[in-house]
Amino acid sequence: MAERLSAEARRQAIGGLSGWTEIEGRDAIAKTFVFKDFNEAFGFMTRAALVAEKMDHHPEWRNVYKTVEVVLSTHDAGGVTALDIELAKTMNAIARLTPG
Ligand code: H2B
Repeated sequence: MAERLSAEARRQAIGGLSGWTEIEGRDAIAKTFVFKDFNEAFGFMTRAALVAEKMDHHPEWRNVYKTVEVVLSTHDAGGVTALDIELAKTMNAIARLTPG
């Protein structure tokens, strides 16, 4: 099972991840993605969902029109692990490839 990252390792990892921040009062990381319209936002979610399912590691997320709020944490470990960092990186890459 993936191990929770130390506070220092977590800070270092998200330092290299554009737009991701630590959540206050919870061992989790978050990013709000804003796209051109709903079509782009949902396209992003569809691509990210396929990766998440393959990883067996799933985001907490909320979509309102062109905005997707994402929270990542490893529930089985009770905090942020390397799996969250990997999924965050992949989501950034998918967002970069999403036109708009
Ligand atoms: N997603 C996340 N974010 N955290 C988990 O601990 C987790 C998951 N565990 N997806 C997986 C599914 C687990 O429940 C299954 C049984 O592998």
